Amino acid sequence: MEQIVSMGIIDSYFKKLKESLNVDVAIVGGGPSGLVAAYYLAKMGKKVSLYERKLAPGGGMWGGAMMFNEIMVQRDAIHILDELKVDYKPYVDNYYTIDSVHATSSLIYQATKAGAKIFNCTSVEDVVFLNNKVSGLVINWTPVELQKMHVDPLVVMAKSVIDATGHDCEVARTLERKNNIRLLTETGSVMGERSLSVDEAERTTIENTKEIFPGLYVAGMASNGVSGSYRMGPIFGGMLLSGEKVAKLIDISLSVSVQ
Ligand code: 48F
Repeated sequence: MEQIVSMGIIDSYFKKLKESLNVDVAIVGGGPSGLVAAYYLAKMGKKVSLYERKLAPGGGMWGGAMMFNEIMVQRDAIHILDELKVDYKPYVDNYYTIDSVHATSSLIYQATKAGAKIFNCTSVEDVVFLNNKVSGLVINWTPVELQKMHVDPLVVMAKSVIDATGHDCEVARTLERKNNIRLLTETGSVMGERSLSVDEAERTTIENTKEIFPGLYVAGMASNGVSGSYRMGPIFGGMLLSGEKVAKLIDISLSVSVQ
């Protein structure tokens, strides 16, 4: 019996890992934008893997605001909550509040239920750069990263990569730092996030959700970080809409490349 438990876990884990060595879309970061993108892309039939550095995916959504575990979402994004079967309560006018633990767990559940594979405790340390295109990810265990152990990573190939790493926009920064390239931003570089301005930040999060280099898309707070726009605090409509938008953009781009 003892051996069956271990064999079962090892067999199914390695099956999942092997099946994810070449995917349609690899997502870096399991915050709200990454999870929503994973859900929609998996639902469209794409092979999706998502890498999350921490033990629990969910990013900055669990903690609400200052650990008051409620978040706010505006009406424009309510169709996404309906699609993902997340409960919400009307607050005023076009604004709704949601229990952040319920919201976060629902996003994780629906993304995995739709078929996306989530690899937690896994850090993305670099990208695969082939023919001037981002073509995959370089991954390692988070404990290896934390302990600064000198252990080489593994490689996952992907037709498209999403940087959904939040405020730090880690993938875009690494790509830029290492490859002497220009990103699709005003300066050609990662411009860095500005201070808080809710409406402006929510609007630009969606506008800035785009392909910033061949093969590399940005979603969520990383979009504003890359393009030099504002943060917004604990309102999450922009994150959800950004996840939905990046999924649509990638779907269109993958369909064009198949033709
Ligand atoms: O920060 P995060 O929640 O990203 P998001 O989807 O949402 C932002 C909001 O939570 C909030 C906000 C909106 O109101 O301003 O901050 O843009 O989640 C990003 C996730 O990416 C993981 C990180 O642990 C977090 O869970 N992550 C970051 N870098 C890496 C990574 C990496 N190199 N490898 C793997 N995971």
